[in-house]
Amino acid sequence: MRRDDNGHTLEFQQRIDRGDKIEPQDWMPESYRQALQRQMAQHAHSEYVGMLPEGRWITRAPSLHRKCILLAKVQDEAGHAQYLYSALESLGLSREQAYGQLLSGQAKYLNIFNYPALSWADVGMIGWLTDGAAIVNQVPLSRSSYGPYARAMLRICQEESFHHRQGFDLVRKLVEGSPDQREMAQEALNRWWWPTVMVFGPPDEDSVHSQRSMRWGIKLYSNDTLRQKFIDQTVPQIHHLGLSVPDEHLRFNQETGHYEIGLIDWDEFQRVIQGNGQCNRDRIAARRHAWESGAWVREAAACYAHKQAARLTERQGEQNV
Ligand code: BYC
Repeated sequence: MRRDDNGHTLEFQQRIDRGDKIEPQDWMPESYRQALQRQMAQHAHSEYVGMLPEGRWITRAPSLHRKCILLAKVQDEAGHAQYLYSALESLGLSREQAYGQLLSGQAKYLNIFNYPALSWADVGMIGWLTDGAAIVNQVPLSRSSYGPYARAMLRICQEESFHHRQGFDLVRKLVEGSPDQREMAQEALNRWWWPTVMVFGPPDEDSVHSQRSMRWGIKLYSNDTLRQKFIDQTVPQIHHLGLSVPDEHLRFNQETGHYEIGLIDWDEFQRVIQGNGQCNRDRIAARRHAWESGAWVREAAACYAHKQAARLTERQGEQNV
């Protein structure tokens, strides 16, 4: 195989540039596999840890209707994590290895899930803002170069759209309610706005992985491009609800047709992603507890699978006699 100066095969890059999908059985450069593994693992862990802030509201949802919606949403997120962990297995990373990386702090998950969900309005903010941000980020990922990742994204994005709508609907109900409910919505927006703007990752000039990931079609747009898209589509929704964006520098630039925002506190972002946010320790402790207390389920499932396989071999042996 011919190699270019960077040590990447030209043929592989040409396949990516043509828009071919790379499948698990295809040859791929080791660095492509590792870059994919890192992003997909971070993505899977985000879905898995992301169940926790909303999950604690299931028992406190204000009506049976809202409880059913929230239960379904949290269950969907567990499903998204499962699709992604399965896709990761196709790259040679087992679930044990993936969970091990999460629990040891080697692998990251989205900053946003290290903030607490303090009021019922926060459940709406997670759906409307966080899932809204996820849609902006993930719709392009359904065209990513790795087949299993792209296909997982198609399904995930359909479900995220439902999550986004229910979040918006929840917040709308609150702003149409009593003054206290409207205030609760504004207070929650004040806390969730900036962490959500940070979800898209560091500014382009500080993004370590973007250039290479974009060259390989692992991600399609830069962090700042997607952040701007999210801001441009969400600010009008906030105004439509009669809420205000907690940013005194926000302005609409008539010339560019884009909103401009104030300075993002990147020190806070770094603190949170380095493990020192409000809830990092609780989140990892909860996932460790789930992993350890689920050991008997994994053992039982493995034992059942082993017995089934033995029975199948026995039956095939009888048929061959
Ligand atoms: N939080 O070079 P960069 C959901 C890290 S879940 C934490 O720009 P990249 C939902 C980054 O890992 C949906 N860390 O990175 C679930 C890197 O550190 P390492 C989750 C972040 O990868 C439940 C360093 O900063 N979606 O929707 O090019 C309820 C440098 O960054 C973050 C995805 O995960 C962050 N926000 O770009 C509700 C989407 N940002 O690894 C909703 C898939 C950056 O070198 N992921 N870092 O130690 C991506 O698209 C990209 O990975 C990112 C970052 C845009 C997030």
